[in-house]
Amino acid sequence: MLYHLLYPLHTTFSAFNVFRYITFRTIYASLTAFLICFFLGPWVIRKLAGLQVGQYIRQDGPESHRKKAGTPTMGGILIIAAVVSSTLLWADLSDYFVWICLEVMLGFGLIGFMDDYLMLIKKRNKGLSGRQKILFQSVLALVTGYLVYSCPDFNTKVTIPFIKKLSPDLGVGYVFFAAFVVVAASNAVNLTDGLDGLAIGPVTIAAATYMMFAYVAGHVKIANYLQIHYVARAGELAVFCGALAGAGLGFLWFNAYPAQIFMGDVGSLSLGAALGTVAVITKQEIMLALVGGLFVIEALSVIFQVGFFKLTKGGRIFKMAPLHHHFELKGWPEPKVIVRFWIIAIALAMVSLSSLKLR
Ligand code: 57M
Repeated sequence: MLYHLLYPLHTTFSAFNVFRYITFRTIYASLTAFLICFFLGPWVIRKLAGLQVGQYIRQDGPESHRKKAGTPTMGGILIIAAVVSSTLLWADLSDYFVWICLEVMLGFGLIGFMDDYLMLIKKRNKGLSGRQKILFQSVLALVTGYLVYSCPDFNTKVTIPFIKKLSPDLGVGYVFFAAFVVVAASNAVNLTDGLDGLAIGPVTIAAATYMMFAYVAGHVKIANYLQIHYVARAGELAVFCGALAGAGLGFLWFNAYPAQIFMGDVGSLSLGAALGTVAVITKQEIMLALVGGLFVIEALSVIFQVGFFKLTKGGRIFKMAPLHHHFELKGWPEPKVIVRFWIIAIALAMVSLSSLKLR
């Protein structure tokens, strides 16, 4: 909005020229989203506590989680509000990619909200059924895939990380591929969100990484120099990713161990889906499995555990899945698991960024 209001005045006030730059708007989008979370956080926590929006804790979980009962949840509402308002304030709103990302954030946020809300009124740790959740997610993700596919000049080639010459063209199949990436990312972040700050830390790291991917993909000279797919107008997603990263940091302030608030499904589903959408638009789709490698590891731990459990009628590979519970049950203190998982996420982000040069 500020871009549309203030940039045209640069002929009179030359200082307003700065609104033209994606870099400038990205930095301020991050700061705005951070400050919204930081200042509204205490109020939101009080409100949610007042409304008795508290977490129900599963009885079959690690003992250490019992004391978390009643922690206000659905903090994702604050994250979404911060990301959406900051993006509306700083992004170039004539960019259709920005609107697609906002649609995903709000749409998946709504699915998560329904899940959290049902959990609250049923007063137990189960909201929507697994099938309902996956159905709603798939429909929304297919719509999103189609919207991206229909954008002018959007190419349907897939980038294979670290391999320059191979870039298969999926044609209309890209819609399904994009939907898969979005749904997988949404669920993987959701599975990871089981310890204080465990999901929001790596989400912030991934958002910051994609902020750079978006900037380079949308810059014709840099994209050509690095020999990556140039995606006209994708640069504006750096502003959106900046807002995601800023809101993530602001939320982490309150979600850090011992958490004063959880994000709920409204947060985890929307953040994962938003990352998936950015990955698709910036043509770093498969790279998300590396940038968000931690989410992949967590999701795989569940797939293997459940598969092995069914196959052997009760056998287990891990003490408990997702993987963070395994380490907790091995006796690692919660903060140690969290910080070590963050370290892995940072290392994976660095390897991912190196792909811009190593191809
Ligand atoms: C949601 N939700 C947390 C909070 C958060 C198929 C199966 C593996 C699914 C999986 C599952 O349901 N995962 C998705 C995970 C819950 O957190 C709420 O949910 C939101 C995210 N969706 O924002 O509102 C609990 O996580 C803890 N938490 C924190 N700090 C945070 O910042 O400590 C969350 C955020 C909270 C709190 O305790 O209550 C969750 O874990 O429920 N299911 C599981 O993860 C379960 N695993 C399992 O059943 N494993 C079996 C299977 C695979 C064979 C096994 O290994 O034997 C575990 N979940 C829990 N306890 N709570 C089992 C033990």
